[in-house]
Amino acid sequence: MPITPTEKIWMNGELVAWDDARIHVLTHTLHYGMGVFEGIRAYETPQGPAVFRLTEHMARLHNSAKIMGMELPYSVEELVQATKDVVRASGLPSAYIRPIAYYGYGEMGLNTLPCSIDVSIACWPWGAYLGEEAVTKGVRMKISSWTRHDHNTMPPASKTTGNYVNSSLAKVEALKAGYDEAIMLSPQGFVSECTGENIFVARDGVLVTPPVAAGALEGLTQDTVIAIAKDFGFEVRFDYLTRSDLYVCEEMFVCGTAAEVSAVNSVDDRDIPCPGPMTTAIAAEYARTVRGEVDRYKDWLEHVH
Ligand code: PPE
Repeated sequence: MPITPTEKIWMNGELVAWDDARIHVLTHTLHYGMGVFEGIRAYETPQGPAVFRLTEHMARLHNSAKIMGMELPYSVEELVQATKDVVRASGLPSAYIRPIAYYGYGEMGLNTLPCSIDVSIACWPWGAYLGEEAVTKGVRMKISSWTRHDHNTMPPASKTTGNYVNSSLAKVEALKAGYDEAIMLSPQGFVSECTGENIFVARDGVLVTPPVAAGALEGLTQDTVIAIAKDFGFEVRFDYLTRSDLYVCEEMFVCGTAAEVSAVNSVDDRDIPCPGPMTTAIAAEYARTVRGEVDRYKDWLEHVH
C-alpha cells in the first residue's frame, strides 16, 4: 500500500523533515534483518487524535527487543512521548504509526554486540488494510505452503523485521493464487496466524484463538477482542486449532492493528458463513472502542493533545 508523506519523522530523539529521514546502505539491519517494530493506530476523537493502547505497544516493542537481546536506548515513556510528538506534528486526525529500532551504520558482520541501536517513529494516513469490504463481505483465505517460524528458529513472539520474510512469502503466494490473505500453520501443523493478523474461529458457539505457543504474536487487537467478546457474554478461549477446525467453523475473523476486525468468507475455497453474528457485533464494538466511544475502555486511548 502506498505511503503518503507527512511532516516529520522522529529519529533518535529529534523530529526531522520527512525527506531527511534517511539511512546508509550499510545499515546493519538492512543486511541481517534484526530490527524490532510496531504497528499502532491513532483514531480521530472529539478531543483530537488519540493513540490506541500506545503504552502497551511500546512495552511490546521493548519485549520484542528483549527477546532479540537488544537493549533499546529509550524507555517506554520516552517512546510514548515521541509518538505523541510525531502525531501532533503531522496534523493528521488519524494515522498509522510505525516505530522501528534497528542496528545502525558502522559495523558489519553478525556480531551485533558492538552495533549502535537507532530508533525512529513515523506516521502517515493508512486506510483499510484488507480492503473496505473486509467487514461486510469478508476476505478469502488460503492456507500457506510456507510454515510459520519455530520458536527455536525465529521467535514469533518478537515483532522482528526478519520474521516478516516468511510473512511476505506467504502473502504474495496467496495474492498470486487469487486469495486475499494467507493462514500459516506452525511446524507442528497447528493454525498459527495470518501474515499480519491473529485468527479467531467459532466452534460450537465458543470463540477460539491460537496461543503464542502455536507461533502467534501476542496481539493487542486479539486482547481487545477478547475483552469485548467477554462483555457480550461470548465464551472465548486460547486453544490449538487444526485446518479442519477452520473448514467447518461457524464463523471466522482475523484481527490486527492495521486490519482491525475483518471477517473471513472462505478458507481454501470452503465457504464459511460470513459475516457471522459474533464477528459483526465484535467488529462494530471494536470500531467504537478505538474511537473512545465505549466508556469502560476509555483508558486505552492516549490523547496527543
Ligand atoms: N500477527 C502478526 C504476524 C502481525 O504482524 C500482527 C500485527 C498481529 C498478529 C496483530 O497484532 P496487533 O496489531 O497487536 O493486534 N501486524 C502489524 C503490521 C502489519 C504490516 O503489514 O506491517 C499491524 O497490524 O500493524
